[in-house]
Amino acid sequence: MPRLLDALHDSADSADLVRDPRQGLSRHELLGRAAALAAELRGAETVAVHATPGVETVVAITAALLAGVKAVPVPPDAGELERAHILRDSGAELMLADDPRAGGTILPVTLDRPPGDVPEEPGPEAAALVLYTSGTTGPPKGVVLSRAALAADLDALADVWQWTAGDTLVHGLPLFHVHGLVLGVLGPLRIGSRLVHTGKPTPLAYAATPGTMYFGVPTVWSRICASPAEARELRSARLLVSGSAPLPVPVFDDLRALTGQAPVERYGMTETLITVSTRADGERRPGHVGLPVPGVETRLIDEADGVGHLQVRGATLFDGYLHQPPRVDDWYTTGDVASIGPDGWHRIVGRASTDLIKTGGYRVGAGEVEDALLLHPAVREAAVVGTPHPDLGEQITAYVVADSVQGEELTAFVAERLAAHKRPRVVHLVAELPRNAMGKVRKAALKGT
Ligand code: MCA
Ligand code: AMP
Repeated sequence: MPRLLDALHDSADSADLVRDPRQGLSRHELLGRAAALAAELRGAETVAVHATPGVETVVAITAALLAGVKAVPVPPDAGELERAHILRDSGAELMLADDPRAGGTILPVTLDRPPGDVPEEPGPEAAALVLYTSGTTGPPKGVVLSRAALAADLDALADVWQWTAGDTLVHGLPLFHVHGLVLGVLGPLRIGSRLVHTGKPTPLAYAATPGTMYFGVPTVWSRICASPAEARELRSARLLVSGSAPLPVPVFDDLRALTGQAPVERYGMTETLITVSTRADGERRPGHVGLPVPGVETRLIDEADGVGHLQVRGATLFDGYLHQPPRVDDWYTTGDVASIGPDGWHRIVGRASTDLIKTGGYRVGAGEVEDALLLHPAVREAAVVGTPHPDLGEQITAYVVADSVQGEELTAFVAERLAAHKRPRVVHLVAELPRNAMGKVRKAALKGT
C-alpha cells in the first residue's frame, strides 16, 4: 500500500520541495520537521491547523497526516463566531499554530524541532481531513475526507494533467480549502512536484515565480488578464488550471491570447473533490469543464431540454458530514445544474439553490451571513443573495431591515465574526423584504431575476 504523501518519503533531493515568500524546505527537511511534530500529536484524534498561507501550514498538515490524526484547517482570518464553531464542532484537541491568537490549546509550529522518526501510517479508510464548508442554512459543516479519497483524486489528476515530479506548481491560494490544500499542497507531496506558494495569488507574484503549472480561481485569472505584462510572463508554463467557480468565456479567450495557451478547466466540490476536468493532452473548450476524471461517473437527473441536476459517484467522494450519518447512496447530488453533451463534455449551468453564493471562488452560505447580521442589535430582518460582480463572479449582497445603522457598520460587524470573504460587500437598507404568501423571502426578486 503506497503512502498518502508518497513522494515525501523519497528524501534524496536536497532542493526545496516547498517554498513560500519567506522560506523553503527540502523533502528531507519537511519530512523531519513534520515527523517531529507528529510525535507530539500521538494520542490525539483531531487537531486544528491555523492555516496561514505558508510553509508552517504545510508542516502542520503533513504532521497530522503522518500521525494519522484528523486535521481541521481553520481560516486564519476566521472571526470569533466561525472559529469557535469550528473548534467546538470538530472537537479539535490542539491548535497547531505559529500565532498565539489562533485560539484553542496551542501547539506551536516551529521549524527548528530536531528531525523525528516517521510513524507508521494508518490504512486508506482512515479520515484524513475535516474541511468546513457552508450549506444553505446554519453554520458550516465538517466534510470528512478519507485518505483513500484524497489519494484517488490526486492520482486521477496526475493522469489527466500529466502531472509529474518534473513539475513546479505555483499558486497563492488559501490553504483551508480543497483547491489550495488538497490539490495545491497534498498534490505536490504525493506526486513529487515542487510547490512554490506565493502568499497571495496576485498577478505580480505569479509573473515573478517561474513554474510549469499555475492554479487559480477565475478571479485570479481575470486579474491576471487585466495585467497583460504579467500574463505574458506565463507563456512558458505547461498548464494554467482554473477551477472553483465558472471561468467567464472572455477570460478564457484573453488568457489564451496573452499566454499562448487556453486554460485547463476542472470542476469539483469539497464533498466530492475534483470530478470533471479537461485533459492536458486534450481539447480545451470555453464554458466547459471537460470529462469525468478516471474513477468517477456522472449523470443528470430531472433532465429537461438537456439540462439537469448533476450527480457524481466514485472513489473521490467524502465519507459524510461530521456528526451526521455516513452517506448511504453511492450517487451524490452536487446541487449544480449541468448539461452533458453527446461527446460527454460537461457544462456547469449554475447552482440549484440561490442560497449558496460563490464569491472569488469561496462558497458562502446565505444563512450563515444572515445569522451573523441578525446578531446586530439594530437588525430586525436580513436576506443575503449573490449578485453578479465583474471581479468576484458574485458578490455578497445583503438586504436588511434595521433601526438606524450604516451599511459599513454591518459589513464590519460580519467581518469580525466570520472570515473576511463572507462579509457583505453591499448592504441595502430597506423598509421590508419581499415575501411570498407563505411569508418566505423571495430571493429571486432580490437578485433581480
Ligand atoms: C476589506 N478587508 C476587510 C474589510 N474590507 N476585512 C475586514 N472587514 C472589512 N470590512 C480586507 C480583507 O481582510 C483582505 O485583507 C482584503 O480586504 C481583501 O480580501 P477579500 O475581500 O477576501 O478579497 P480579495 O483580496 O479581493 O480576494 C480575491 C481572491 C480571494 C484572492 C481571489 O477571493 C481568494 O483567495 N479566493 C480563493 C478561494 C478558494 O480558494 N476557493 C476554493 C474553494 P488582506 O488581503 O490583508 O487579507 S475549494 C472549491 O471550490 C472546489 C473543491 C474546487 O472546485 O476547487
Ligand atoms: P466548494 O464546496 O467550495 O468546493 O464549491 C463547490 C462548488 O463550486 C460547486 O458545487 C460548483 O458550484 C462550483 N464550481 C467548482 N468548480 C467549478 C467550475 N469549474 N465551473 C463552475 N462551477 C464550479
